Amino acid sequence: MKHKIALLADVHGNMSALKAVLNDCKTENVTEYWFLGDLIMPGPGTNELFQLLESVNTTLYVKGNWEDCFLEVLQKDIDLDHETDVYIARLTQFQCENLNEAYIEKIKCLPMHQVENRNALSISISHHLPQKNYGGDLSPDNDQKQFDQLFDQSYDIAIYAHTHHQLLRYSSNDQLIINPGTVGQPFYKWDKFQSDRRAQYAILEIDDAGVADVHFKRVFYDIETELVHASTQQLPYLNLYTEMLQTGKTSTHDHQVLQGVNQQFHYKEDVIQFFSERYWPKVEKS
Ligand SMILES: [Mn+2]
Repeated sequence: MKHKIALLADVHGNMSALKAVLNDCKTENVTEYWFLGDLIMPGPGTNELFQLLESVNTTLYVKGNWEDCFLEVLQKDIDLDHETDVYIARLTQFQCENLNEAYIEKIKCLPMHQVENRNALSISISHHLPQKNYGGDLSPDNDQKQFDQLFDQSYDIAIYAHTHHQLLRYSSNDQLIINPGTVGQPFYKWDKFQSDRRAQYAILEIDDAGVADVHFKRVFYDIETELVHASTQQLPYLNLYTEMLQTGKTSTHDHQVLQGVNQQFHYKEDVIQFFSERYWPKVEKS
């Protein structure tokens, strides 16, 4: 039997990019869709991102580190003296103001690691490492032994995301490793690649003989439409989202930049007021 699986990851709230990718998948006659985590934040997409994944044959969704960041804010597992934590918390507030309760519950129940079998192949799927969905272990320039960690059991293929870089390589034992890149948030250290703002994904084709094709794709979408949507939704940190989409520069760990925006818009006070009323009292009781 022939399988044509779209590998999608790291949408990061970018509805316009996800729409463009799903349209492209239709022209490729994809049979199923696997989502590898980091659906929401920092972009303006909320319910519509979940609905887009539901509108196609999405058979798998593993939890990214940004889904965990979202849950940590609900659990009050953050330090609001850190500008990055205020940033994540204010973006989480934006999600909570918009997301259906059913989707919040869905995020709480996401698995971190899945194993799928297609024809004779056993395939491991995780946002980063199977037991660790954050960190820099699988950065494309890291040592081979880091990548071998993906195969603590005898899978034939390991698929991961998180680094926002499309990649195909092998383990020391010749097992296949695939990273489909990022739908919504491309970035590079290399300047000439940074100007390519297209959405990235991959299609894994499996037939009776084995892996028939791994097709890395780049899809154009209209960044201006996305920015108008972000502005209409009154997305917090709109200036940082604009810069990120246009240039690839991310400010998630830029203390100074975040401090400026957090102070200007009183985001720390917003967050304390919002979560103290709705979410944190439940945590404190339990
Ligand atoms: Mn990630």
